[in-house]
Amino acid sequence: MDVSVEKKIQMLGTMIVSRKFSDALRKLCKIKDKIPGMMIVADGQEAVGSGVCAALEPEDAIITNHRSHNHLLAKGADPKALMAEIFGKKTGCNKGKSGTLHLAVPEINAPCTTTVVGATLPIAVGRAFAQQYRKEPQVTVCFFGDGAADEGSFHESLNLAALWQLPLIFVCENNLYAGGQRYEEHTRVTDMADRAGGYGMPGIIVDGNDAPAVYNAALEARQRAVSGNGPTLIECKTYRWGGHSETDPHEYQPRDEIKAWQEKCPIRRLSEALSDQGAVTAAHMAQMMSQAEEVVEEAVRFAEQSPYPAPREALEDVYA
Ligand SMILES: Cc1ncc(C[n+]2csc(CCOP(=O)(O)OP(=O)(O)O)c2C)c(N)n1
Repeated sequence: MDVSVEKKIQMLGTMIVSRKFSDALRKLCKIKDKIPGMMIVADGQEAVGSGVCAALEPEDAIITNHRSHNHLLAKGADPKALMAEIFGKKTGCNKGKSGTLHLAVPEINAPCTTTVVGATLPIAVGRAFAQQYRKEPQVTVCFFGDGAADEGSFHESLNLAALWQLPLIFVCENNLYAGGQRYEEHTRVTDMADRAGGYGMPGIIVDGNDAPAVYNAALEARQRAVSGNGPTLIECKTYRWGGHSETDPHEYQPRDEIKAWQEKCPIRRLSEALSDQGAVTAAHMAQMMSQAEEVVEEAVRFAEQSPYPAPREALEDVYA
């Protein structure tokens, strides 16, 4: 399906903000004691979150993993509250208790992220079951990596989701690596999408660096889910430009492989397509870039100026 210029510009906008957000974090995390915890970003993978989330309604839920920033920003998270949370500050979306790896943004229907590899799948099954049980006309999207697709939870979750025809979209973000392991070192299946047939659901392969293609696949899967026809597995073929985390020297990734994938940058690709279409000019692009930079600079300023939570707040908002 032809994607409208407005949708493409929306996706380009969220991809640019995601990239600038990551640019800032990659620098900031190298400053001693600036940001607590491990820094995990997803440069080069922006079309997955932006393409999928552009196909969603605000009430649709997303369950995401340790590589969550792009997904959350594309779903509409406030960059200031997200950045403050990553800094561990009181003004963060979880009052400084989650940090970068356990972000939750309930107001955009992103109730949790989990760093337990493979754990997003059963949680998403539960969320989609609740939507079906309550007869809500919404879907849940579950983001996970290719490594997670080799966990037992993947198989159980796909089986139940298909059996119960849940309103669920499984998005496997296949970035060719799981930690330091290359794809071929952890599975013999060429395409993860092939596994869908084993559970009785459609499996779609999409170019994960092509935001409009990802959008179209997600839109179709959403339509299937809200029509009561059950889940879809979408495998987005993409690539992790950096190491697993910012402290990983990632020598196991051939430098020419990284370069070749950088040539397929999803942001450049969509902006060139829009420019060829006559929909954006160089001036328009420059404006989008500088606006995104301002948004991120403001978020960093907000995070830096915010206080840390007081120690006595540690026991607030906990169940037991
Ligand atoms: C159950 C479990 N095993 C191992 C880890 C350590 N770990 C964190 S991320 C990761 C790699 C996950 O790879 P993938 O699912 O492909 O996602 P990607 O990092 O490529 O986005 C591993 C092994 C973990 N967090 N949880």
